[in-house]
Formats: sequence, C-alpha cells, structure tokens
Amino acid sequence: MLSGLYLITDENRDGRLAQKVEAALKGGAAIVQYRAKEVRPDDRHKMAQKLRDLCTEYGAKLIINDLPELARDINADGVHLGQDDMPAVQARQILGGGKIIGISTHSVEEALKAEAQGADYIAIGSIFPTGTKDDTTLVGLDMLRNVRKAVRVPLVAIGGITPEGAFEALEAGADSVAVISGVMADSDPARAAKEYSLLFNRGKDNP
Ligand code: 3NM
Repeated sequence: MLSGLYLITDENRDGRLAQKVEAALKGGAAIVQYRAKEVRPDDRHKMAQKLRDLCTEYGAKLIINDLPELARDINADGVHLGQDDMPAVQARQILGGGKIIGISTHSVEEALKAEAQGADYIAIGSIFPTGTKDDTTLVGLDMLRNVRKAVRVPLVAIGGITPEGAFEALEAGADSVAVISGVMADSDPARAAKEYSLLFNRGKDNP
C-alpha cells in the first residue's frame, strides 16, 4: 500500500538537494522520487546512488522519474512515467519483477488506461495551481474524486499541494500526496515534511 508523503526532488539549483532530501526523510517522507530533467547523466547517476543510500537508511522508497535503466542500475524501488514516456510494459521489462511503476495522469481516461497497463499507482494532477511545472493542466479535487471512483490502484495527488491542500486531497480519496516546492523550497524541509507526514498518522494515538 502506498501511503505517506511522496517527496519529489527539485532541480538542485542551490546544490543542496541531498541535504534537503535527508531533512525531509527525517521529517517522515515515505517515498522519494528523483526527478532530474536538466542534469548530466554521470551527475545524475551519482545523485541517484546517493539518494538510494539515504532512502535505505531512513526506510523510504526511491522512485526514479522517466529512466527505467537508471532505476535498474541503482536498484531503485521503481520508476515514474509521464504520458509521453515509454509504455509501462516496456519499463517493466527493463526493471524486472517486483518493482513499482507509477504513471502521471490528468483525466479519468488516462487513469483507466494507466491502470489497464498495470500501473502500481497513478498520479493525478495538477490538483491545485502550481508554479513548478508549466505544461500541466489544472484538474482540481473533483477530478481526483472522479478518478477515485473509476480506478482501484493507489492514487497520488500532485500539483500545488500545501499541507491544507494535502488534507483536502486525502479527504477526496488520495492515498498519498506528491510535493516539490512545499518541502524543497521551504527554509526548513524537515519541519515542512513533518507537517505533511503527520496527516497520515491522524488518529494513530486515538484508537
Ligand atoms: N507533475 P509542486 S504537477 C511534477 O500535474 C509535477 O502531473 C504535475 O510541484 C502533474 O508540488 C507537478 O511544487 C509539479 O506544485 C509539482
């Protein structure tokens, strides 16, 4: 079952990516996606390896964006694919069995297709306006509710998710929330990650 804060890395313009990810892991991030669109392959490999070690240390899962070969080479837990990336079946051949494949979707149709292709989880976005990704569509919480009714696989809400928005997304049927700026752009990523992570422990101490 996919649950907890799903942290996605930023483009490391401040050179503090690994420190910020470690802080977020201390704050309770359960899943980390390494998303590096602008990085040279050898630097990307080194950072992916570093994040692999950190995620192992903190008991979190590591997902690699777009690149099944890199995911395989560093023994990541899985890969995340966009609508324009290779089909899930091809990614699974590269990754081998027992790995997680997530797919980005922006409509009920795309979600149904991703589920039929064997996605282990589906990301749905953008739930709220985001300044982080230009080429996404604002779909809103209603779309999340519609996708929740249409598919059975775990759902990750993405796009402009603040802690308040995370609460609403979980109420609307998301299993997890994916966040870039809400954690990576915060001056205290550990505190920010904890704020999101606490939402997943609601009621834990009050059976
Ligand atoms: N994918 P932030 S929105 C990477 O809608 C990404 O599929 C999206 O960043 C989608 O948490 C998005 O800073 C950006 O809004 C998420």
